[in-house]
Amino acid sequence: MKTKKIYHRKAIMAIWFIALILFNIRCSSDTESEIVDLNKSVEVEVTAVLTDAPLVPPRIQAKANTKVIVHLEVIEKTMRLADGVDYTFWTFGGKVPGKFIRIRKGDQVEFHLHNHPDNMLPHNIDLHAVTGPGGGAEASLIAPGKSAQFSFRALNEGLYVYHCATAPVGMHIANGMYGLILVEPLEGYTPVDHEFYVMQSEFYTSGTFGAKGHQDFDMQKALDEKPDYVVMNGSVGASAGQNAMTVKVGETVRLFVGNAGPNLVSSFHAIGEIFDKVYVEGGSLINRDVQTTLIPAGGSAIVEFKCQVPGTLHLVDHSIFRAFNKGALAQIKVIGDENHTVYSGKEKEEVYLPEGSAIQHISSPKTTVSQQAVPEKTLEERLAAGEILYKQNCMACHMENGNGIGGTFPPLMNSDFLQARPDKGIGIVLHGLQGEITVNGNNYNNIMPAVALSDDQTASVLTYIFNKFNNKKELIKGADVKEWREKE
Ligand code: HEC
Ligand SMILES: [Cu+2]
Repeated sequence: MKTKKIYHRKAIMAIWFIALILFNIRCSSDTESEIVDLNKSVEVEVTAVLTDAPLVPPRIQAKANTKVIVHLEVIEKTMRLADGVDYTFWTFGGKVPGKFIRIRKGDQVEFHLHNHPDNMLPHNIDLHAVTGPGGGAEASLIAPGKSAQFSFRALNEGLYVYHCATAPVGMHIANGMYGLILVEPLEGYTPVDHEFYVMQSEFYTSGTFGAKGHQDFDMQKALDEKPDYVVMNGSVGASAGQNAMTVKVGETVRLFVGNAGPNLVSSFHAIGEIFDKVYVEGGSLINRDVQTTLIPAGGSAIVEFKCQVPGTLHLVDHSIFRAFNKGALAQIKVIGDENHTVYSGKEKEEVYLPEGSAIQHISSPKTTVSQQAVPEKTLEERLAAGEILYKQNCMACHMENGNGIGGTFPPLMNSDFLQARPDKGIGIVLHGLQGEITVNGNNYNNIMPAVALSDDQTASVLTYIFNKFNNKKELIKGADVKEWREKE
């Protein structure tokens, strides 16, 4: 009897709960359509002003439902990652992080993405502020020397991350392809004296932290989620020391903070300051009196505070080795008179210099593929193994049906190029491929990364491609791959 009663009570509560949820859903969609009037036609057109970190563009002043035109150019270029350390970044607008974009709820955005002709790779953009497939990624995939255009309506306010979503997605993000887009409430946020743009991200380099010279991207470290660099605004010291942001005592500050990842969650903290207000996760929920706020990879936060005393504030990821040993540190210099009722004591400048990584003497793991002796497989076994390997390692670019993407990723389906190669494609998987090639009468000039597969796996994936994609039937053996590998 007793249990039955409880069961009844639970059932009634559940019904109430469901009713509440339904009611809330109706409420929120009602308010949304009230504010963003999708039927209202666009009357004013403005071109967005874009800025590099730590600067933030001014608010758009035009009336509601403005059409905002955004031009963003993808540029691949070698720049400083730390003193004496260079890296070939892939950027939205020539710097890392990418340009800050500022629009308002209800605005109609006409987005133009340009892929500079000197670039080597195709790129696209996924804006988290977009309601639509891939956040614009599908509509914006373009080869070097091309432009793409798409439009979207800013339905939700908040601070959003944007990033490249071209395969391999993690690699494009790891190389610097991200930034922030602010969708401001139409009436704006409360006025402050300063607004700044700060974005955290990781770099996975062939050498350890501080190793001199040009550094390559290290896929294995990225997979292991073990970055050598965790930085604020794209490089070690980008917004610290000489490049620190400056404000005066008594002024209010709003920070638009993003975390590009690609892997780590940031415990964002300002040493020597308390956040009066935090727009949690960059949305509409406001928390107050916060010491450290969590920013997920691919997420953001808006924080506000008043600078009451002079000194240097250190903006850090409080996973603290990242701040002092890997570069995750930016600074705000607060200039003005002491206020001894708030804080008494002398500030020592530059206490928190990056310490370097002398302790990390353990050499980085080499990404050689282990070659275990595997018995040769039958055709059926190779096709089964090859299908899985293809989906994991090749499909993102060459597509499930092997047709590729016009102008960017060549087809493996009935490929005259592949069938004419004496190595049966083995060299392509082992070393990658770049430079101009012609496949079935169409030219391609892009880069395919080497794919780290064992001899046995390489044999299976190529056997799959030869047999399933209408090429001449071949059974490629692990021994064939080994022979090519050792010959080269
Ligand atoms: C990141 C995208 C990407 C991935 C992943 C990728 N490829 Fe490619 N692949 C390319 C590009 C780009 C080219 C053309 C390179 C050029 O222009 O020189 C290419 C060319 C080729 C070619 C020669 C051209 C043709 O169409 O016959 C073969 C064969 C090939 N890839 C096989 C593979 C196999 C097998 C895998 C998986 C093990 C794979 N690719 C994974 C991007 C990729
Ligand atoms: Cu890209």
